[in-house]
Amino acid sequence: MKEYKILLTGTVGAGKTTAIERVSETPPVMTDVPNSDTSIDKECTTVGLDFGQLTLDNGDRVRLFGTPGQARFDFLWKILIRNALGVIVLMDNSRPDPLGDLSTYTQGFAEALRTLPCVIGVGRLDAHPVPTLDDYAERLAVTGLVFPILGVDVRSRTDVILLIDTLLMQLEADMRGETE
Ligand SMILES: Nc1nc2c(ncn2[C@@H]2O[C@H](COP(=O)(O)OP(=O)(O)O)[C@@H](O)[C@H]2O)c(=O)[nH]1
Ligand SMILES: [Mg+2]
Repeated sequence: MKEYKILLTGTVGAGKTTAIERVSETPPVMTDVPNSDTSIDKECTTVGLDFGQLTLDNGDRVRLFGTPGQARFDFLWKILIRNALGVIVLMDNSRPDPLGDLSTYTQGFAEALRTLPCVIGVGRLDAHPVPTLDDYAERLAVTGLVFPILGVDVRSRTDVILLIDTLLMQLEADMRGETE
C-alpha cells in the first residue's frame, strides 16, 4: 500500500473545499469561516487548510490538503507543499482573468513544479468557454511547463477522482522512468 500526499490549490471559490468533501472517506477537516473580505462574493472562505483522505481501488491511500486560495497566504503554500507528491490546481473560468490566475499559482509553486507532477482542473467551462483548454496550455508553455489540463466540475465525485488519477498516472510514469 502506498500513501500519497496531494496538494489542492486554486482561486477562492474554484472548489477546493467542495472537491475534498466529495471524495473524503473521513469527515473532512475544514477551516472555512464567514468571509470578511467584501471584495469576494462568498459566504465562507478558507483561511487555513482543508484535509480529507480516501482509499483508491488498488488500496493506495491519498491524503488531500487544500490550501488557502488567496495569494497573500503564499507563505502557507510553502509549508503545505512539503512532502507533497503532486499538485492539483483548480481554476474558475468565470473569473475576470483565469490565465492570470494560472500564472499566480505556477509562480507561487514554481520551485515545486520543477520536479512534482501537476494537473490543472478548469471549472465552469460550460457557462464560460473562454479561455479554452488550449489557451491554458499555451499559457503554461510560455513558462516551459507541460501538464494535463482537464475541464472539470468538482461537484462531481467522478471528476475529482479523475484529477487524482491523472496526477497519480504521471507519478507512476515518472517512477518507471527512474528505474529504467
Ligand atoms: N455552477 C457551478 N458551480 C461550481 C462549479 N464548480 C464549483 N462550483 C461551486 O462553487 C463553489 C466552490 O466553493 P468552495 O468549494 O468553497 O471553493 P474553495 O474556495 O476553492 O474552497 C461551491 O458552491 C461549488 O458548488 C461548476 O463547475 N459550476
Ligand atoms: Mg475552501
